[in-house]
Amino acid sequence: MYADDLGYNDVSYNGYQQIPTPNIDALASHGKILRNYYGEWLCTPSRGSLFTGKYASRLGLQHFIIKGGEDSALPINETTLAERLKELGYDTHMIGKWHLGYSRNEYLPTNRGFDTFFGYLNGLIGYYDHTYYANLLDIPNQPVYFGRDLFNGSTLAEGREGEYATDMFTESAEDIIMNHDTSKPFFMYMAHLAVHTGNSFKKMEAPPEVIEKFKYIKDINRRIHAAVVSVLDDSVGIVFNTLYKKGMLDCSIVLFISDNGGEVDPRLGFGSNYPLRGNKMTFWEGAVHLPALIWTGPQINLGGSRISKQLMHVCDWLPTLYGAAGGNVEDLGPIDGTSSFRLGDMKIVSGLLGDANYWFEPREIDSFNRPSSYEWVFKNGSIVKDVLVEMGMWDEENTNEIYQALPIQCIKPPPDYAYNCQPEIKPCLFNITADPCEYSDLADAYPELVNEMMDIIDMYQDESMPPQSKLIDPRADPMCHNFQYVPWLEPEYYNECSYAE
Ligand SMILES: [Ca+2]
Repeated sequence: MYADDLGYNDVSYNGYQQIPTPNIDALASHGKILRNYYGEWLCTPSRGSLFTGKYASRLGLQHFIIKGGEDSALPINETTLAERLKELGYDTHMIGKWHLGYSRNEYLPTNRGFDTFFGYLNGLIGYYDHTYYANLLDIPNQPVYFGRDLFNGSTLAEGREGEYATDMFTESAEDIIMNHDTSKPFFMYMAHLAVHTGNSFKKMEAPPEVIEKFKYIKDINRRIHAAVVSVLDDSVGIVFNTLYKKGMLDCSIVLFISDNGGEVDPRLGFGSNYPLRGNKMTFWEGAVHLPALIWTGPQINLGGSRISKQLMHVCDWLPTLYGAAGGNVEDLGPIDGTSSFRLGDMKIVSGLLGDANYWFEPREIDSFNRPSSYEWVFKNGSIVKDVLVEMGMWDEENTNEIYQALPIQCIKPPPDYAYNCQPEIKPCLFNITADPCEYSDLADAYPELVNEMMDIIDMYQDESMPPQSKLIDPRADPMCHNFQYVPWLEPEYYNECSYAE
């Protein structure tokens, strides 16, 4: 289960319980919490890395997202995780967001290793209307497209308007699981819309009865955001319970991961990465240090539940899952899985990062009386907890201990913390283990280490593929295609369209 833009501080198990996530937390406290898990800074790079085991810079996907109507894609010569698992005999299903290109049929999920696909091709859709209004305000002089983006395979999914996206994807997951032939191994990639913002004219939407539960959050946008998180958490519970009902949990690996950090710029979104620094679309910890957990069924012996402090990056999933599925990791060829741009405890930050260099406190933090234990999170029940109790796996004491251990401990900020690091002028160096909140720049104290790390970055730069980012193709305009986003470079979609040019 791949959440979109879910911030470090948007799940209650990480220590801030403004928004209770009792299903995610029950999985976390009975699995491995990946405490030092890193993704890429944005949707497309993270997903490219997930599917190939390679850094986005080797895929030409490092620069930005694939925009609506942009003829770019995950390079076709790459073998995806889904294709690898298919080779091992898996049934493969995808639900939700693709965002790895769709200008041609060969780029679509069903041609990249998935047996089935129900979801959308661009970076977001409206939570209820499933359209994409592509106004990327930070890119001047680009056309603004608007169209429907919800597909079954490569065909527009008709008649689903008005269904709340998270619930719709959850029902699809239930159907797929219940109809699965359990004599065959099963891979499902469920890439949620939640908690990404919807279209700019209606950023966040959730069922009113769920919003009502969060009346204690005064800021209406943050309150709706809380409801979006809550429905996502419900989905985790329902999918887990469906796997249980189908008898598939005993030997399942269940992952819950975010693709990048929260959108915390109050003009754009309502997530929280606090106390981590920065917004999505930066290289601060708030953008790349993410909620992630792995839960395994009793037949998969990975030891007990724990907080895992080993460093892990999104490109490590391919070798990890391929190996777990019985594949020989040596067959994967040259990938980046297991390497990192952190060197031991030290992280380097260099270059221009936009203006989101601050620590964004969640709104209404002071109006909320934070409970000191986990009981408040579970007071309205948890489907995952109920299943674990039935399986004899629930451990109350362990859950409590994990809540005590998880909150991030920042150091006391030095007086100049807000401006001591200017990475656009010279690199900054942080000891992330001691200073997870990136307050204290150590670059002047360790010049040799800075040089060594910059040399490593230069090496990666030399090995990188030129960014694919292209201008938007006017032939892709949904107005030319019956108000739909389509693989517009296929002959069947060529047409005379007065909007083009
Ligand atoms: Ca994202």
